[in-house]
Amino acid sequence: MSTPRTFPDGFVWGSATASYQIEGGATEGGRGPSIWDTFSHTPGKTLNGDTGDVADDHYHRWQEDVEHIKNLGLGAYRFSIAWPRVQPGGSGEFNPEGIAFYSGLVDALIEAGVKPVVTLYHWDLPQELEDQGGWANRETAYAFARYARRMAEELGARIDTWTTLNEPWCSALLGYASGVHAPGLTDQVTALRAIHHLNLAHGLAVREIRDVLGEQAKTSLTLNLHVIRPDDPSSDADVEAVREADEIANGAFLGPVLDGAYPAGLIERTSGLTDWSFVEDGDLEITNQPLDVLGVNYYSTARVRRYAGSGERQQADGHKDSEGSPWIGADDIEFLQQPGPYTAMGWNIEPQGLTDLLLSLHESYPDQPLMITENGAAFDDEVSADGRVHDDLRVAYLHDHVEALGQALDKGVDVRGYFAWSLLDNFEWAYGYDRRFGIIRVDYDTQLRTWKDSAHWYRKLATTNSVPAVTDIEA
Ligand code: IFM
Repeated sequence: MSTPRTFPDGFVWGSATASYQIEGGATEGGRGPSIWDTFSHTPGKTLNGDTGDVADDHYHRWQEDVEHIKNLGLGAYRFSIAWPRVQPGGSGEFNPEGIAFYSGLVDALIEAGVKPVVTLYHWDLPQELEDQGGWANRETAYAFARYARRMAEELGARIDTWTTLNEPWCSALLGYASGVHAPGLTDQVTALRAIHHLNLAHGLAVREIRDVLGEQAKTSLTLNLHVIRPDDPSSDADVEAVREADEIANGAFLGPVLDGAYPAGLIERTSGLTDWSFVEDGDLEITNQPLDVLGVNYYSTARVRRYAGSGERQQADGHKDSEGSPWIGADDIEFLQQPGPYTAMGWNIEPQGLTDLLLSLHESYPDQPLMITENGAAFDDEVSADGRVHDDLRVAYLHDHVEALGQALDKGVDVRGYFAWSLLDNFEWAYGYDRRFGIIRVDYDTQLRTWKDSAHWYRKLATTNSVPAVTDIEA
C-alpha cells in the first residue's frame, strides 16, 4: 500500500456555504428582500418553484451547525453575509439584529477553534438596489464599499479572511446575460457594465477593509475560473475560440483585478456593443488591489471549437442563445460534450483540470497565494437501510480532487487551503433542492442533519492532514 499524501503544516481544511442557500428566515430579524427572493418567487425560474424561504433553517439552527463544523475538525468555515439581512435596502440604515446574528456566529466559530472566512457577497443583492439598476449601476459598487466598511468595523479582527465577492462571473453573466440567475435579465451590455461594477466594488471594498483593519486584514476574491480547452489543439481556429471564451470567463475578472486591465481582445470584439466608457479614469487602479489570497472555485472543465456557421451548434455548457448567451464576445464557438463520468449537475468529473488550473495560475501569477474556496459534487444520494448515506461517488470525487491539488503543491504552487462545497445540502439556485452538494445530508421535511460517508471521510482528512483511502470511512 502506498503512503498517504500529507499536506504542509498549517494547510487549512474547511467547508463552505452561502447565506441564501442555507439560512431561511427570509423575512425574519429585519431582513429585507434580495434579488433571489424575487427571482425564486417568480413562477418558472427555479425547479419545482423552490425558494430560499426556509432552506436549511440555518438562521435558527446555526448553533447546531457550528457543532457539526467543530466535530468535523475543520480549521475554517467559509460562509457569506446576506447584505439585505444587515442592511435591508442596501443603502441607508443598518439592521442591528442582522449584524448581531453574524457576530454571534463568528464568536461561536472562534470559540470552537474554527477560523471564520467571510464572503461579503454571494449573490443576494438587496432588491432595492436592483430596482435602481443593480450591478449595472455604478452606485451599487459604492454602496457595496460602504457595507463592506461597516462589516469590517463590526466584525473586525475576528474574521480570518475577507472575501469580497463570490463568483462575479455568475452574478454578471448568469444574472444579466443568460438570465438563469437573479435578476434574470438578458442584455449583454448590461452584463458588461455589471462585470465592471463588480470588479470596482471588489477593489473599493478591499480599500475600505484595509482602511478599517490595517494591513493585517487578509483580503480575498473568489472566482469560478473556467478550464477551457481546444477540441483540436493543433487547430488555430479552436485555439482562438478558447482565447475568446477565456477572456469573458476568466480575463474579465483576473485582468482588472490582478493586472489592472481588461483583455484587449474582449474590448475589441465587443466594440459593436459598447465603448466601455463605464470604465472611468482611475477605476483600474482601484480594481487592481494586492490580494492576500485568490479564491478558486473548481468543479469541471469545458472543451470548445470554432463553430463552422452551419448545422446545429453544440452548446454543452447548457446555455441557449435564444435565452441570452453569457459568452459575450465569443459568438462563434461551440461547447462540446465532455466525456464522463458526470455529477448530478451533468458536469464532467476531471480532477486533472484542477491541477492544470492551479499550474496555469501559478505560471501567470507566481507570487499570488491561492485557496480552493469551493470544490465538490452533487449526486443523487440515498439514505440506506442502515440510516446512512453511502455517497461513495462524492468520497471518490473529493479524494481525487484533493490528490490533484496535492500534485499542484508538489510542483510548487502556493495553495493555502481547501474548502469542500458544501457543508450542507442546500438551495442550489435555479435547481432548487433537487441537487445535493452537502457532505451533511439535510432532510428538508424535518431539518435533520445526517453525516454522509463523505463527511466521515473528510473529518479524517481534516484531522490528520493526510489523504485517507476512499474506503477509510468510520463505522
Ligand atoms: O452552489 C454553488 C455555489 O453557490 C457557487 N459555486 C458553485 C456551487 C455549485 O453550483
